[in-house]
Amino acid sequence: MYTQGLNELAARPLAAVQEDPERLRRFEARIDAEEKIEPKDWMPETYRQTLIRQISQHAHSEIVGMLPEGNWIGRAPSLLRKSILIAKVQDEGGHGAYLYSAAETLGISRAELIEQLLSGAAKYSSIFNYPTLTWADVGAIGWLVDGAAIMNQIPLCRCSYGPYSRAMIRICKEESFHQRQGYDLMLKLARGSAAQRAIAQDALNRWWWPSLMMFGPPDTASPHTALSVRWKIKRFTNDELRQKFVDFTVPQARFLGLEIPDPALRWDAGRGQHVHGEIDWSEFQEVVRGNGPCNRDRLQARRDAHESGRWVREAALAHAAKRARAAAA
Ligand code: FAQ
Repeated sequence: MYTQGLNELAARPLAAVQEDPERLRRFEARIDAEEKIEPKDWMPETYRQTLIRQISQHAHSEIVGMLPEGNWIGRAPSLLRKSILIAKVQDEGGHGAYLYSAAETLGISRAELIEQLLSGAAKYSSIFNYPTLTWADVGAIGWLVDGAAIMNQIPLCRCSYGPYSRAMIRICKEESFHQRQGYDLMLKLARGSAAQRAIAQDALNRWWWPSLMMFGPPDTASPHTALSVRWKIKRFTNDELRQKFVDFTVPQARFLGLEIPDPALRWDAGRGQHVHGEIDWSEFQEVVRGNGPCNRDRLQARRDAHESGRWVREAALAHAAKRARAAAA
């Protein structure tokens, strides 16, 4: 999806893409009327490419997102925590699978999408390029990363593209369990020993700013937001969702007795919102460019998994061919 070709197409102004004006007018009238666009309906090429780009980035994020937490399955401190974590990581694999299916309805194959991920051409969320150093990171990911994911994804349940919006409804139900288990884990640590409180605070310190970056660049630097909002792919801008997340999460941190690592954070009574400090966008850009702490490891882990699963794919194909031959005989 993030091949240069697709990026260039998605970035072209609407007027530059030659579309039949009457079809475009009818398409936009359907969007305005809150109708869902379905795979066989006419759609502008830019709409199709924007969706392939966003849905496949989302799918790749779920699949790569299994890695940081998967790292802790063998070291979870109790049977209960281990079962919860296994269920969560499996859910993420399922989310990736629904999302690849939703992207396939737009005329691209899963094999192509996976090739784009493995070759490094595709993007996935910046957040999954940070390491999970302690058990508290599993709690911080559930609380903050799944919390940010839900904030971004609930509006996607109302996305104008039918298959994406329907996939998001189920995904959001599962994300909500993910967020709750993370907050519960943080609460146990925050109310535990001094050492447990210390790892909880340390995890919040390391995951806070990358979680804010998950929402994407500021609106002034977001090339895709205007058209995606106009076509109701996105219902809110990046900054609007980031603000909602901050307002939602600050009281939760207070309840935990943990401190958000932002000395500039304050409540603005006039605006009825929290004001947060400057985000280090140079760090975001470095991570997106492939220079985050774990980018190389993450891609290598996916390539290794793909290679070691090769025999399974080949065996499944051989079995299907054998059955087809038997049925035809
Ligand atoms: N990381 O113009 P915009 C999860 C790129 S799932 C990397 O604002 P757009 C579940 C963007 O692609 C997390 N790249 O773009 C879970 C674009 O690149 P391009 C993923 C980023 O699409 C939890 C360029 O910057 N969620 O967490 C990021 O309108 C726990 C310009 O940006 C989704 O994918 C980033 N953070 O808005 C799993 C949700 N942000 O094409 C395991 C669906 C932006 O110009 C454990 N996606 N970029 O080269 C969306 O809502 C949107 O695509 C945004 C970006 C909001 C992410």
